[in-house]
Amino acid sequence: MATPAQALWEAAQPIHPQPTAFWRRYVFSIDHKVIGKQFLWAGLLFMLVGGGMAMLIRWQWAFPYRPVPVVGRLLFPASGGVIGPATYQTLFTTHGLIMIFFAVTPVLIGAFGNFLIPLMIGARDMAFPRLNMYSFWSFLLSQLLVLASFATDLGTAGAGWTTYAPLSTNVGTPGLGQTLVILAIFVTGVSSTMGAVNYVTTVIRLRAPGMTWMRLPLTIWGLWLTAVLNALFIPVLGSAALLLLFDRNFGTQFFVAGASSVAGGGDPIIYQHLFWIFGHPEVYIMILPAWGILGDVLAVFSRKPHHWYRGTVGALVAVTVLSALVYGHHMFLTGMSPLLGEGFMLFTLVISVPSMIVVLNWLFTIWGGSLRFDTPMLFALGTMVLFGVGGLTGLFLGDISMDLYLHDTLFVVGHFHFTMAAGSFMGAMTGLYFWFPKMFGRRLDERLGKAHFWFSFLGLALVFGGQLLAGWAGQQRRLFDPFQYTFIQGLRGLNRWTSYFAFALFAGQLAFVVNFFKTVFGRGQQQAGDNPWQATTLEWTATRSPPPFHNFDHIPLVVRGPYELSSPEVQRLTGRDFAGQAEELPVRPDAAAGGA
Ligand code: HEM
Ligand SMILES: [Cu+2]
Repeated sequence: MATPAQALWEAAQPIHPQPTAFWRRYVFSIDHKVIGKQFLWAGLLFMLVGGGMAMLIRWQWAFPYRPVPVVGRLLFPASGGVIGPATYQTLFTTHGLIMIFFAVTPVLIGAFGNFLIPLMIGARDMAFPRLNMYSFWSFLLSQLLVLASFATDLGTAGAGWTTYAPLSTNVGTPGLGQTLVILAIFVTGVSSTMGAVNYVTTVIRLRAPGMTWMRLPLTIWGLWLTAVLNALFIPVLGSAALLLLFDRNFGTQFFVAGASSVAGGGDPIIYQHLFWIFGHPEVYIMILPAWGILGDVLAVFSRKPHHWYRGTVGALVAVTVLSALVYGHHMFLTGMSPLLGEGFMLFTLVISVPSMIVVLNWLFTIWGGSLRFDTPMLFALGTMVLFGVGGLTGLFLGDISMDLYLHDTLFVVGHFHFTMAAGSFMGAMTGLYFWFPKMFGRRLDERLGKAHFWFSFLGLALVFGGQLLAGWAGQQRRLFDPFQYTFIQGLRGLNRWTSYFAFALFAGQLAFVVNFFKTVFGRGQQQAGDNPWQATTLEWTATRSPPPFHNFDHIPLVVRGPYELSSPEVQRLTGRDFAGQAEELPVRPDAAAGGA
């Protein structure tokens, strides 16, 4: 029976009938679950594209000047399948941009944020469903702009994912392709900002009765803090992109200086400031949701409450705040004043304190638990290990004197791939294996899932471990033919082996693709059931798999935190080792007797 609080909530969020027209239901849908899946499809597709580009880069480093097998002649007909220097520029540029903005972000934030926020806080939909739809469609537009850039005369963008001026102005990279990609960054920024406003508002306004801030699952904390960062910092990137577009198309010179400028010109360093004021928070934007997901998944599969939940929440908040104060560590070599540099260095090292709290709490959570090694748990553990390496190597780079040597080497590339490619990508996979039954009503195959895990975990470790080593030995990043330099020639073997591992890593993703399609479209697939992992949060315990259009038949009344696992009391009353966040426990038979 509904309590007064629930009745109030239900009046505020009435059940709307599900639209019947196909295009309203699946295409221009305002249902957060459909939009979440749309982001998922769009993101996974581009992940494949971005991953394919990484393979081409690795091919070039293993076998420079040799035609790319199978697809070479198709992709680069003019050069007989060989990757040329200009093409190479566009490969690493679009690989980085696609992976960050058009693949991992839509999956980790677009798909999980949309799908999970209303379900985990007990709401019927987002606060602004229509804005949510616009967010997806503007995102799709940005993806199309990227695709269009490949069809331009001078080819797509080639100024690196950071799009540094003056390289990214007409002086460095003329042509429509680069312009379209900068426009795509702007449009995707618009999409993210709309999403962020929606996420922030939804969590503040639509939490079910009883869902206090300290009862929010960590996944929601991660997504919410990410949305806060997005709302604050994406506009900074947007303004940088806009000024850059003016420079390219309307003759302004915000970022052009020196010989190619008139009347004094502008300042390319300003671009770097604008980019990294956004760019550093961006790395936390991409990791906070993954941290949140890990916090929840590790608890469920250890059958233990998350260790020191408040500590983790505090640490996540601290990281969010500090992430705005460290961006200068990307610019130590721009000649900033040593005092400023030391300030940035200090904050950078300080951020490892809350990060360590997060990691230690994961360790304490699994410590002494009854671990279940299903695929989501394997991915969670793998993410933890790989992200750990990423975090530790970041300490080297945060130190000014070390960074002078390591800057722009493959050590940096190894470091950020351990955090982003390993941390965010594997974190996203953790979430996907975990929530897949909720999204599609079916469970992914465990055997294929485990194969996918081992290929990904070992592959990522070996590929990016190889990059760390090459970088430590001095190999610079972004080199078309690294072996032109005598001091790098000794690293030929290392580079080739790293490429072999990368090919294996890529091939291993096939296990996922097969699993995904087989499970979603295959016939005779088993239904997963409402709560296959015996989890506690609302999406598992207060509704069905997949949830109905209106999410909850009744808005749940939340009575406890998200980690009621292995409590002896619950065990005694229900015979289970967990209780849902809105579950009413049976009254104890002896309590009714009023005994002493
Ligand atoms: C499939 C696994 C991946 C492999 C084998 C791979 C490999 C590479 C390689 C070889 C480079 C060129 C480094 C350089 O020359 O500077 C690179 C650059 C980059 N990658 Fe990846 N990558 C992978 C996945 C990812 C993911 C998932 C992300 C993001 C979430 C990502 C983000 C980037 C970025 C931002 C750059 C820098 C591009 C630039 O220099 O402008 N990569 N990657
Ligand atoms: Cu940074």
